Amino acid sequence: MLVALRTVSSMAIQKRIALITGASVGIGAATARSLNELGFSLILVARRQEKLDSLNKELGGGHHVITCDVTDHAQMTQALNELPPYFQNIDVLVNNAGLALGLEPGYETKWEHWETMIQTNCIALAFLTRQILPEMVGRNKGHIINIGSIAGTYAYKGGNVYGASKAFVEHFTLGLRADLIGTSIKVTNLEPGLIGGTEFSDVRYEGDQNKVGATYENCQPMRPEDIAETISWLVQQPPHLNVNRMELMPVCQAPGGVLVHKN
Ligand code: NDP
Ligand code: 8X3
Repeated sequence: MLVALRTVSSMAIQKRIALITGASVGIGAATARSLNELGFSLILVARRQEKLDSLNKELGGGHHVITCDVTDHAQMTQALNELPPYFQNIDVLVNNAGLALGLEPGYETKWEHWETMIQTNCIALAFLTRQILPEMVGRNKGHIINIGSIAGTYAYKGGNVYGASKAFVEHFTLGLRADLIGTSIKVTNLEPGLIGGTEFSDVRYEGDQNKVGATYENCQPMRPEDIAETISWLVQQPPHLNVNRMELMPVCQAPGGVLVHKN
């Protein structure tokens, strides 16, 4: 009896594993905090190591940090190949790393901005999913949560490639669900609107604080915690239920029609 107890206490108890991209700040970091509360062991992915390390420390340590640019396939593949055994069976993949760059009309935007958005929001997300999905299928277990956007559904001026990249994420999500019919694997596209308290607008406006401030002034946007709590709810749903798409907006925002130009 004593021997059996000793053996159990010396084995690491396997918790559920969640990999979160873009975990250094914003929605990703908030999601890490929420899933940590739920008892997940986390794989935290982003480029800024000091932020990931300090988050890991804040969460009590023991999570796995991957400092990596998600658009670098070689780096990502190596990091996945080098996952410690405890972290190899990923139960929840939160494809969150993403960005908008600029709000110029499509005839003025920088081509490099378009390329970076497509590389990050579409190609990196598809690549990572392709790397992780076979293992989920092998175990017939897993949940992929993609962070899309209302910009993937509602076109707005200056949204051009950002919106198109999020439309890709939405359609990719629904296509995967179709591929996975007959399995127990869940796939969800989470489509938030305006969220404050992240670096999203600092990145979009390249640090122009007037534009960042104007985005959130005189309204109450959602908080990253609102999205994290939604993800927390999603991963606690019973096995028979899949949320295909979920659109979230703050009360101060609403979808609003099409444009008419009059002379
Ligand atoms: P933040 O800018 O605060 O966070 C973005 C995260 O993505 C950071 O952790 C950043 O980490 C990471 N990231 C970006 N590019 C790369 C890369 N090439 N390699 C690795 N990590 C990368 O933005 P949000 O938290 O607001 O946005 C998260 C997601 O939510 C995005 O997909 C965004 O499109 C979406 N979204 C945001 C909304 C909003 O209003 N904020 C609304 C709807 C959707 P690091 O820089 O350390 O690499
Ligand atoms: C971010 C929301 O409205 O700025 O995806 O495109 S919005």
